[in-house]
Amino acid sequence: FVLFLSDRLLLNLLDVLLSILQNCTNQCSYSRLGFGVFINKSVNLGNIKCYGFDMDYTLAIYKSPEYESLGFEMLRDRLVSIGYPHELLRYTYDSTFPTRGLVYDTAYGNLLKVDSHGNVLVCTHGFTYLRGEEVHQYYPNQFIQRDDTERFYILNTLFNLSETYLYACLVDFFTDCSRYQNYQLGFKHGDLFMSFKSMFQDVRDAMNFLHDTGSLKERTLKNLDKYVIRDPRIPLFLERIKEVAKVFLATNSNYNYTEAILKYLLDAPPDSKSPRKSWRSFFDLVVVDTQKPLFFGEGTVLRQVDMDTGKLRIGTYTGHLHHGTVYSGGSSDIICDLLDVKGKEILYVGDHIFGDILKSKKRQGWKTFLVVPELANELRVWTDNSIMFEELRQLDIKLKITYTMELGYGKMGSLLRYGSIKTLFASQLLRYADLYAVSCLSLLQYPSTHLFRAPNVLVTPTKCSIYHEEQRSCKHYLY
Ligand SMILES: *[C@@H]1O[C@H](CO)[C@@H](O)[C@H](O)[C@H]1NC(C)=O
Ligand SMILES: *[C@@H]1O[C@H](CO)[C@@H](O)[C@H](O)[C@H]1NC(C)=O
Ligand SMILES: *[C@@H]1O[C@H](CO)[C@@H](O)[C@H](O)[C@H]1NC(C)=O
Ligand SMILES: CC(=O)N[C@H]1CO[C@H](CO)[C@@H](O)[C@@H]1O
Ligand SMILES: [Mg+2]
Repeated sequence: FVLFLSDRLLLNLLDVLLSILQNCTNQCSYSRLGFGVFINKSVNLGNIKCYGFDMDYTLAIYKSPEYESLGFEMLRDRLVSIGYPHELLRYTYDSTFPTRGLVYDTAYGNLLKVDSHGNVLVCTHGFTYLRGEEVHQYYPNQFIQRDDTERFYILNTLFNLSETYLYACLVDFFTDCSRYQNYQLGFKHGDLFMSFKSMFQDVRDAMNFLHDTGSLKERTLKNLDKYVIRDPRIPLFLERIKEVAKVFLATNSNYNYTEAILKYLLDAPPDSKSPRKSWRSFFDLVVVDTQKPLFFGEGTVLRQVDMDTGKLRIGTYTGHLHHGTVYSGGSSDIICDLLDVKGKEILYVGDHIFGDILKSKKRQGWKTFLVVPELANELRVWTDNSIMFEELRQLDIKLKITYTMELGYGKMGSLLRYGSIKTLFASQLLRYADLYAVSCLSLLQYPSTHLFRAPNVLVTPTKCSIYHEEQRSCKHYLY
């Protein structure tokens, strides 16, 4: 009863504090919070001669949770079509559950949130949160050997979210289903044993199936308005950059998909008065089928795309750069040659730490800008609660606040932190990205010669650092 009362009290206090907060931040619109660029290593835009962009989740922002739901449903239906129980169809995607950067343990079927050393911060089995002792039984010292990449898979990309949720659904379903007996490594039904490992393999195969048949892309293209955000600032942004630097696109998607998405994002809508401008004219170079991260290493054969048929011309392309031509494959070295720029003159903007950022940084010395859409929510939750944290410190109910705060991020908590501990994702972000922001459009608010000077720490922010950031970015804001 006492607990119940103090929870109520806490909620009331929270409401009051939130409205104070909202009144305080009126000057600098609340929703703009998080639209500044965060800096880990200094980058002088004045020295950047070339901007490179990834497409999916970087220029093309998929609507959430619609897009993840689509992916989830197609995966789920595929599993049922290969023989998984029909009851699975009752699961629908819950965007509040998965957080990016979770680790799936293929041996025990658990989803783990870990820090950069492999210490387990949160552990779920299906939708059940395991407590201290239960976690110890699975993981002595609450620690995993992250190097064991055969067993532990990091679900690091936004494309992995629907899959992450599906693992939880599968474990939840089989654990509760009376036809199956629970064992440590899986489930038994008659003389059939379904290990967590084999379920993982089935989901991976289903994912590859959706990918290879192009069915997810096909469904996306059929209903672009539902799945992709058409932000009118994107053509403006690319145009502005092209005035001061070269611009290229390097995407793992194929030509047909790339063309459809970029037409939707960049071609002037049919009813607008602005002159028609082809999406290709926004770029000095467009490369599809890049197979990143391979692209940043040895790469593949560079071919020209026949833009009438979408087919590839045979043979390796060896000529000079043709404007308006689309290429397929190739490598980052070839791009530098074709565009005549050096690695350190390139700022590459992408959303995938391993596919886009790590290799481009390590092997090519490109400057890197990581797009982290979740930052908008992360900052909102942090700011809301850090004020509350200060105000309520005297009342000595700190623990509960931390708990409320974690829930604000979603059921698996923050992408970047757990209390004051950095997650694995956060430590990778700091290691590999020079700059990071909610969206590539965050760059719009800075002049093209801006010097981003480190440091400006987000991951263990103090109240002050966020407010400085807020005030600073307001000065630069052009909109
Ligand atoms: C916030 O501002 C609104 C009107 O602008 C006012 O009605 C409300 O009382 C204010 N809240 C607090 C807590 O100051
Ligand atoms: C996560 O998604 C990426 C593509 O974005 C894919 O290459 C990778 O295999 C996925 N990882 C897992 C463990 O599912
Ligand atoms: C691209 O689309 C064209 C027609 O729209 C089709 O003929 C071609 O086979 C497609 N190419 C690929 C690689 O899907
Ligand atoms: C300001 C800031 O976040 N600096 C970090 C940049 O990345 C290194 C690791 O490569 C961290 O040690 C710094 O703290
Ligand atoms: Mg991407």
